[in-house]
Amino acid sequence: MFLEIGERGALGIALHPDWPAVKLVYVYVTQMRAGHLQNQLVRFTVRNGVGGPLRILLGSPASTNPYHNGGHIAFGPDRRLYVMIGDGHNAANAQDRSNNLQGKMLRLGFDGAAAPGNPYGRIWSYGHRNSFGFAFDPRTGRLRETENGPKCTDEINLIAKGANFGWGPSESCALPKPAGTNNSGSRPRHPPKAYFASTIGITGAAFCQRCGLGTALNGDLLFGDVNTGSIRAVDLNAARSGFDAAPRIVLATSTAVHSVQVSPSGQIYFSGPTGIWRLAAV
Ligand SMILES: [Ca+2]
Ligand SMILES: [Ca+2]
Repeated sequence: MFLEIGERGALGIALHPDWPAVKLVYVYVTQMRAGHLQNQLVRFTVRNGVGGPLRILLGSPASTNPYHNGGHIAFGPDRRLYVMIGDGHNAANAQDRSNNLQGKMLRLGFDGAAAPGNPYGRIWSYGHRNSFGFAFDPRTGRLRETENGPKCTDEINLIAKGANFGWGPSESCALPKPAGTNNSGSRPRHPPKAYFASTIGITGAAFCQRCGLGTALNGDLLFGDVNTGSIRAVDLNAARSGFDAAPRIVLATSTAVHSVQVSPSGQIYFSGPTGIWRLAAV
């Protein structure tokens, strides 16, 4: 008999922004500590090509329900570490700003403590359900996040400091979209900048900035999904505040797409259950 373990494991990885001068690796993991399952941010130092002991920088309860652990992490242009923790399949978590990191985007210093300027301790934004991807626009520094809806309304959000992204106990797919799953907590609630009324299982996101795929994709936001295995792109408007057109499929893969990332040279990679691929012009 096997335990259904769902969305768990080592879900995110980021190198210190001064890598390789500073050989620190950050990883988001789900593991047991003192008999309790936690989502943790851990860090280790690489010496002579070998990783040292893991240091736990933060731990947040992981629900026994094995879903919505978030897990993507990335350093922003402000050199802060952004961490997404899902709501643990309990919508109320996303609106609880007391000392509850579930359903939140965190913004942290190199040691995992709250970064200066945060609105609520380690929390940067809240009202999130679950997310597998976010990326910083290389032209503006703004943070775009993909977020999974329940049985409706997968979202693309523009993350802002202290903002409420509306997920919480009041959600209903029976109400008009996208307001029906963005109707919890204090106002203003930030609706998605784009959404899919029927879920695609939206996942990783990356910006194409001279990514070698032609001028039509240059500057676009690319993202994946697990339900159809597509890579989609969406045009940003001239102000880079929203989108000029609906997302379009640029590649139909034969795998679920879990993560989309950009390499240091700008090329786009994506991962699925069995491999890692690079997007190339044909
Ligand atoms: Ca939302
Ligand atoms: Ca374009």
